[in-house]
Amino acid sequence: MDMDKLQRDIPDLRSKALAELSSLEDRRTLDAWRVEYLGKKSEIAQWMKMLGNLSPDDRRMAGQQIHALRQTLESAFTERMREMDELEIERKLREETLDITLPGTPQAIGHLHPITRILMEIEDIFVKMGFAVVEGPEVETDAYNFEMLNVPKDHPARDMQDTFYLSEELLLRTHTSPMQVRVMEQMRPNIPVKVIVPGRVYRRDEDDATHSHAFHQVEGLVVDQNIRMSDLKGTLEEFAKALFGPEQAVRLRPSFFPFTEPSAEVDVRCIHCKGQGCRVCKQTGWIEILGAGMVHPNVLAAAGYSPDAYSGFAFGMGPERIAMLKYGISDIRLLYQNDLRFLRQFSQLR
Ligand code: 2U9
Repeated sequence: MDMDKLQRDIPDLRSKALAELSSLEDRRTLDAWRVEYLGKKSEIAQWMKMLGNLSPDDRRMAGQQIHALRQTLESAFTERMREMDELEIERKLREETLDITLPGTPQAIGHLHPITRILMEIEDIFVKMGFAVVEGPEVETDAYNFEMLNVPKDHPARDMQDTFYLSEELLLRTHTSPMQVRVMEQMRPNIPVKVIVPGRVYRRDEDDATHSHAFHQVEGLVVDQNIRMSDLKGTLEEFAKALFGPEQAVRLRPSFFPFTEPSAEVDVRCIHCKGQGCRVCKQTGWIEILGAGMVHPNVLAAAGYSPDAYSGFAFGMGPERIAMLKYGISDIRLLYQNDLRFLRQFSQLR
């Protein structure tokens, strides 16, 4: 082996091998490179085999140089492998990335019907005043719907509350009052009775902008000892303030209902013009929202309460009318037609 030639060959081989190595891009060519420069038949291996032919001094020097070269190539190879592993991981990450920031498929979330919301709002107000909320059957008996509420068979009020009959005795209730009679009977002898009854009621009416054959009511009843008209007025005043704002005022006008005596129609200051007079209140400054009165002695007696020992007040209102006033709805039928163009207007209201 020629030492002079070896002195030139070692650096030549180093530069050639390292230059090649840095241009390699995949594992297969990298492996081929390792076989060529570090394998059993590589130039380095040949040189190692021939070291024995050299003089001891030359052998030591050449041995160190070849060994150093092999170490350089080996660590360059390891480093290139590591780089390639990293590139491979980066490529995989890039290719297999899931973009979890994409928005999901939106689910249509519905919202409450304006009537449901008014009902809930009314219920909340009375619950805060200590009323219980009770619901009752829509199919009632003539006795509970009329007779016990002081409306006998020949009473003219039956004309105004004509309804749908299922038989001589069974009918669709015309108001929620029959349930209050049932509550009084169930509660007796416990007092006070203090309930509101929300629910659907029926009348044999032609449907138009302000009438519907099926609509809703919320009726209230308080029975105790010493209940007076002032209790009725105070309760309804609190209700009006809670529903329409703290400056609200109520006014009672004399009226007639068979089941209350005395009876009153209850007005609030026009929520549209605040009492100035406008189209909504027909220039009166007041809007009727409730009927009310002191429970008729005959009704107390029919439910088993002596009118001499007990008294009570009752009231009734139509949530449709309240929703129409509050939201400016001009035709009651819009509330029953399930037209989403109408209903969607109530999705954002609080
Ligand atoms: C019992 C005794 C008395 C309930 C009452 C009214 C007056 C009233 C109407 C308002 C508009 C019905 O929804 S509406 O069409 N209601 O004017 N309701 S007093 O009186 C009762 C209830 C139960 C045991």
